Amino acid sequence: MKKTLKYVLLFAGMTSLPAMAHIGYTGRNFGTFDDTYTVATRSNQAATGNYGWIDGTDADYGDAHKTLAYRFTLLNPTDVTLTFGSQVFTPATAGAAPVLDGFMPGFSLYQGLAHLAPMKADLDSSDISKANRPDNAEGSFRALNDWKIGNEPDAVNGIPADLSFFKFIGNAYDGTGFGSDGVTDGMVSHTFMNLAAGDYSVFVGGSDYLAQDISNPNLLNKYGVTGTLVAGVVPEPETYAMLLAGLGLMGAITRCRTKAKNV
Ligand SMILES: [Ca+2]
Ligand SMILES: [Ca+2]
Ligand SMILES: [Ca+2]
Repeated sequence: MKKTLKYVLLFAGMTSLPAMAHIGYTGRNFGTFDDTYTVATRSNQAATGNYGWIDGTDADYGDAHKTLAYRFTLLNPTDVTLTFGSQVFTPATAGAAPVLDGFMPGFSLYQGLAHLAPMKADLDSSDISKANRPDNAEGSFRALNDWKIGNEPDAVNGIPADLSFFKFIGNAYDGTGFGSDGVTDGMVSHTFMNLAAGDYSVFVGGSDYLAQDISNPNLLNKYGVTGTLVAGVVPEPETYAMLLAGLGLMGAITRCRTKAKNV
């Protein structure tokens, strides 16, 4: 009897392992952009729980693994619009756990990247991560501040543990709370003007603070997420003025020609 219980507990522990996954960008790299107008979409992603982003706004930080990490690289300074939304999709594998819709997205943009292969990936439970945040924090993720998280030592290759740094740029979130986009419609979007060239990470998670209630039946369920990046510089006012002046001139020429024809 006792042995059975032990196995049940072991199995329960094992099934919760995916929540301990390391930070990675697989399927979520928007790509590399200059200031040419470009649209990139990354769909069919799934976030665990509906509160990962907003849990990083409070005093005890948040679990980085309840968020999804996206990345992009800019070759030139340019404007970037990021949009994240709830997505309905069917898991590819038959019999796989259902992916729910109803995600309330929140996201933050940072300069910096997590460790990439062949380096060991970052995770909340590494010693270096724990040493660089307050005791009893829920994790390393901070939604409104700079933050850092690190990997484990690579004993095989003799590489010590190392931190990744994320410099906060800005955020947006779906909902009606303070600082939200004001409309709970499963969608949030924000434009960042004139971002410098370099590498960026976007951490996306749910913005339903009450969803972290331990009695929530969907506490650890997955929610479908789709993300879109639009890169490209919006024309400067002078460019508009020149464009309008040009159009006005064209109009005048056309009118003159029409007049001339009619005479
Ligand atoms: Ca919490
Ligand atoms: Ca928290
Ligand atoms: Ca919204």
